[in-house]
Amino acid sequence: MKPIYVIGHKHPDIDCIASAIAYKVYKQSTEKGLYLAAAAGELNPELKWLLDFLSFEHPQVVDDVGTKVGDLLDDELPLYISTDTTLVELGNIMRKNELKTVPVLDEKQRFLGLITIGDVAMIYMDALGSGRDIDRSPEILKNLLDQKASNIMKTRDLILFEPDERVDEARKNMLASRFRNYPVVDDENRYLGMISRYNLLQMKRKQIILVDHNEKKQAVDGIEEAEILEIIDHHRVGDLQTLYPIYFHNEPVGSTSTLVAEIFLLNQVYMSANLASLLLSGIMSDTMIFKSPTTTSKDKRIAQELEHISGLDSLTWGKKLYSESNRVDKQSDEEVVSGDLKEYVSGDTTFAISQVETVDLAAFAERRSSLLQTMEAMCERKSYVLMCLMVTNIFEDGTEMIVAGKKSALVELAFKHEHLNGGIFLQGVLSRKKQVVPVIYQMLRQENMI
Ligand SMILES: [Mn+2]
Repeated sequence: MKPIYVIGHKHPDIDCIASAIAYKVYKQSTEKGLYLAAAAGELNPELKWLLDFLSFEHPQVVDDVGTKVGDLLDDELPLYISTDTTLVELGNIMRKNELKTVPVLDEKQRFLGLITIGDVAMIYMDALGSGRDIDRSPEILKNLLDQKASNIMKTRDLILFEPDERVDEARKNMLASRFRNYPVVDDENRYLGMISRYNLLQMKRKQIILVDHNEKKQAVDGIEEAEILEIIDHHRVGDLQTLYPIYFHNEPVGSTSTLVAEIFLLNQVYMSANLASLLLSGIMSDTMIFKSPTTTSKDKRIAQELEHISGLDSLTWGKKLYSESNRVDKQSDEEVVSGDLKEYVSGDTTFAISQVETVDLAAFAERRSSLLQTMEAMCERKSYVLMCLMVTNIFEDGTEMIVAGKKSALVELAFKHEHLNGGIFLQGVLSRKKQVVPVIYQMLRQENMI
């Protein structure tokens, strides 16, 4: 059975991983199908610590959900024959199952060759010649029917595919050749099935449920080829399109974990103490221990429910999470800047905003110029018109903003603060989503850049 991936954004944070794991548990206990919690990128050390601490398996890292050859295969292994299958047996198998191509495998299911109905027809025609030997044909036929597959099969000039090849690449190869079916083998040459042009038309896409994001730029690669089944989010509505109507739950609350926990509670689905702890972690980190202006009464109410189930105190637990995550002093500039980075695209314009939380702004002041250099290089490399690093101190209730890129001056202008070595301190600004992203969009619109 093909899994349905429950997946968060790139540069995974606690909220998106907690939501993915919890929503997977919810779907698995309420609906049919195989669900898999996935991460759209490597887990940061803080997340690894949290998952280990609460004894959760790390979600599988899936960095591309584009359609692969393997997605086109049927779940069941199709029919095959062995080298000593005779032509008469083969004929029966082909007729009974309406097959036009049959693979020949060894006893370890490794692929050896192919026999097509065309090959078989040709063998008969060759044997019968021009019809002059018509008197001898029963004899010829008898010899023929006892022939073994190993003598007939085609082993050369075949086109084989591997399951992780991209479908668009496979399509090119198929169009350049004239076969009806193409065997798929793994890297040990084990036969996995057959694909045809017909499969390309069907296009079995990967099925995914997005949590904690809905913008293409933040989503896992290959998203445009996947089939989105549901979205649960608490961000602005972005640019993803779907072919069919989907369940799209978007609500302006402090965290996606709040929404996922609410779904459990409303539907009275069992939640373990550890799962409650994980969801509470999502809420406490995204709402910055309820200090972020994105915090709503619903976040607090759901957190209370999770306290009962987990036995944790949300404030104490939130502070513990923060002390675990404040390890930026051990990270390189590159790691600090890309740890929690989000990209935004509108038309041809792309910008990025990164956020770190710290209790020690002074330590950051020392690193400002080297961080700025790293960011400028990143703007260059990734064609960002601008890039912000929000260094947020929830205990001082504000954010030191470091801005790089061609349009950095505009950000400083937008926030009407003094330019200080590439940095500005924004009192009361804690939320990227609510207090920074809209300001930058507004500014780019005024500049006619989007
Ligand atoms: Mn979130």
